[in-house]
Amino acid sequence: MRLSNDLIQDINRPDINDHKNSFDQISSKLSKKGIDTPDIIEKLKAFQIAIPSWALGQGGTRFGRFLTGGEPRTLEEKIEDIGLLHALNGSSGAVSLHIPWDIPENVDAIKTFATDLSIKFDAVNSNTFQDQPDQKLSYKYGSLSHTDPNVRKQAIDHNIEVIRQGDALGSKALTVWLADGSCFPGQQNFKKAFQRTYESLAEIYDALPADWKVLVEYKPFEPSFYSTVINDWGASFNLANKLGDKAFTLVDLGHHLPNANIEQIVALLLFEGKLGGFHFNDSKYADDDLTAGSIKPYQLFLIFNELVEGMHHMDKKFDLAWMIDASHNLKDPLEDLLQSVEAIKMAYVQSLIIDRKKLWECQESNDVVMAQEIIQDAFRTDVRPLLAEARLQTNAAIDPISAFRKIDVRKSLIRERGMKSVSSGL
Ligand code: PSV
Ligand code: MN
Repeated sequence: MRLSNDLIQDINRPDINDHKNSFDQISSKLSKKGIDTPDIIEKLKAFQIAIPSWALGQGGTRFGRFLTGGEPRTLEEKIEDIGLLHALNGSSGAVSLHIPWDIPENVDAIKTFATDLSIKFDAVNSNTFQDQPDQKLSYKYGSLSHTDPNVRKQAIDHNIEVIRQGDALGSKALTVWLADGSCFPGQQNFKKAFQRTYESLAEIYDALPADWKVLVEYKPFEPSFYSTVINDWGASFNLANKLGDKAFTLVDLGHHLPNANIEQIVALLLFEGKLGGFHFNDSKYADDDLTAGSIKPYQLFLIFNELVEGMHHMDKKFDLAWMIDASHNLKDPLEDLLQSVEAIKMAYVQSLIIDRKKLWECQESNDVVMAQEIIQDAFRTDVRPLLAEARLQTNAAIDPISAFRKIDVRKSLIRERGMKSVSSGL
């Protein structure tokens, strides 16, 4: 299924006047504060957030999975679904693939297919947390950190193969997330496991093409419940430093112990030049993989505040991998992804409208009250008309969720693919 430009414009037409009124109001309010609205709109138009190939179907939980119907059955259909999102929101012009869930049968054909929908290939993800049916050795006791060099070699070779696949598609980064760890005290020698992981990663690093990066993702627990080898940003940062200039830390918002100050982690990684990218999601308890901004929108905004703050001090190009890593159990996956993208862009714009000069002054003079007033004023500004304007200017929908429902996209997908289609991945 593809959405034509004309169809989206027909849906926009009745809402254009109302939108223009709200947009004019916020533009004049912001211009009184010296904020350049056209510049924000341009930044929004350029901002693209990659959709993970594994989030287009129902993820479910380990207790069960409820069907949505019309789930994409093949890589083409996954990319087609991202094309629907991109047509509606103008900001989902990239896909992050998970290998071997998404091995393309015909690389050239899939590239043409994606290009046709204006979709690029973002970071590719390796998978050494599951055994595949044709796999020789098991990852039950780890992969890159395994005690057996043959298992480590198999996991290294897999990562190198993922780089090869990604390179053919035009990706420029490999994301490595390891489930390696232990479930019981005494089971694993922490030091040896970390050293082996480093040595394995170094072999993968050596196989990176010159213009590639490796993003090292950390996570405190699950599926390892006592210890995880790359458990926090310190472990990942350490590895990234040891590996070299092409290695960075990837922050998945769900991969922290409760109450961690993620915005501070982001600020420090950015300052050290080692922030590689994000997996956006939200959580109440652990790695809940909920819609970005659904539980802690203020935290999401504070993270973007640090990113924008960091950009002011960086001479290098601001080149991070922005990706969603969510899983859906109740909502239509496509609607959920539209909501996540919207929340991420909202946090971005709210942090762009912070009066940063005034904030710095307050910070330097220890004016605690005014510093808080400044950032909360930005957070409490309804920036949705700016997002809608950026969409309108790129021929996307003023209101993506409402357009999705008016077109009844899910019904068409069910008609095309059936009620019981199941997408590959988690
Ligand atoms: C692990 O929980 C993780 O966040 C990693 O990014 C994986 O690649 C992804 O989830 C798989 O769903
Ligand atoms: Mn992740």
